[in-house]
Amino acid sequence: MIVHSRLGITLTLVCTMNAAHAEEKKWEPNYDESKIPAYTLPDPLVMDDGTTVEDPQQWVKRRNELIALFEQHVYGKAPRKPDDLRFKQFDHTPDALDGKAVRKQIRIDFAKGADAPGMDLLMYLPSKTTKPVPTFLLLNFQGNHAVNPDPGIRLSTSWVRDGYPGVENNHSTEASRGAASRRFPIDMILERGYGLATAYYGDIDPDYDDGFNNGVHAQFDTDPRPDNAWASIAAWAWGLRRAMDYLETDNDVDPKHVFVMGHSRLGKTALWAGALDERFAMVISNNSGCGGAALCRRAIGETVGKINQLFPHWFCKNFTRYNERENDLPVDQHMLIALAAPRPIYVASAEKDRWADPKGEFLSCLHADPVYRLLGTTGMPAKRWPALDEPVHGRIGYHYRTGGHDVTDYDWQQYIDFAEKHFQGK
Ligand code: GTR
Repeated sequence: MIVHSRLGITLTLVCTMNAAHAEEKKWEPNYDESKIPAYTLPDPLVMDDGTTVEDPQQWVKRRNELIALFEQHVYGKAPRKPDDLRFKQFDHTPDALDGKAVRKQIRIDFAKGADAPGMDLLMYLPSKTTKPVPTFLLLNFQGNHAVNPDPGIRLSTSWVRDGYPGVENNHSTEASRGAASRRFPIDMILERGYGLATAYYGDIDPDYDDGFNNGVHAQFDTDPRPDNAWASIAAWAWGLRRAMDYLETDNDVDPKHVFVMGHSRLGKTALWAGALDERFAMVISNNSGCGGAALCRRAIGETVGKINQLFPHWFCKNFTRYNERENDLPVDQHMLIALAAPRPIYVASAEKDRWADPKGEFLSCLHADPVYRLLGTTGMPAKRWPALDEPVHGRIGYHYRTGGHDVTDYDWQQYIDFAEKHFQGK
């Protein structure tokens, strides 16, 4: 008996190890274009009932249909703007950054009560301008105080991922001030006449799989959560919209020229926020990859199955139905790009960021082009994937930059040039 049961245990272990090995093999990312499964993209200009969208009026209906599909199958449905949204400015410094900037910090409370979730919005506006300024709005990964060494920025007390400089036991210390400043070229942004508004994404919803028990989920979720309930990306996008609610009330900001931007998971977030909310005049996706600008159906680099396994809290539960079944998705990410139409949208890829499928990010732009054209604008002027460091600036902008998964000055220069091209003098 004992021998038998021992043998049983041994066999089980061997089987488990084999299974683990097979699992590992299965998740080896594919980077070979010739191994892309055959796929047909759903047509953004064909309604669910088969009608072809032929004019801008019909597009409005199709747009609503697509938003509902993305809510149902990908990101989940977020609650509406809360009635108890409150803004409290706790800092207004007219001579920040050696006199170059006006700094403001605003607490945005999402609900009533001392424990209610909320976020700090940090703003730098050029001190020289006399009129409301166009402003880039983006979430950040490490807390507002990491955006610049400026000691006047309130140090975040929210949960933060360990591993970032100056973070101890999931909390920011003074040593984390300015740790992310390389990705926020504030001087360049101000000199070119733009403002910057940013909030820490973890204020809205901490980025770990917590069973949706904290952040805005704890405040607004129903119990039980439906399979199309919002998850973290939808929550962060909702937070960007609440920042926009504030910016609309700020007389120093031009509310018709607020550009929503994000990198990586926050690029996915910016795309979804821009899709939902037409108050954002321009949308920018920096290296957003799977669940962002990259086509799911190519299944190159990060796949739907892999992202749902690695980050089970990012997308709604329904999205897991498409693990290894991308072809069954009723949408693909070119439709997310098209949801920004006719507003300018910019998608940036990087050479070494193969995990994000740079070519798939371009193809989403290309396949969003018919919607832009229908709405009377140029779409994506390039018909082929552009060469490295050769940006294309149509109504849809795109570049494929040398280097890795990152936000660089080069990226920012393109975004500012692109904004100028579309909005200068308007
Ligand atoms: C990766 C993830 C990507 C991307 C990235 C990031 O680990 O697989 O989808 O979002 O994180 O946000 O930095």
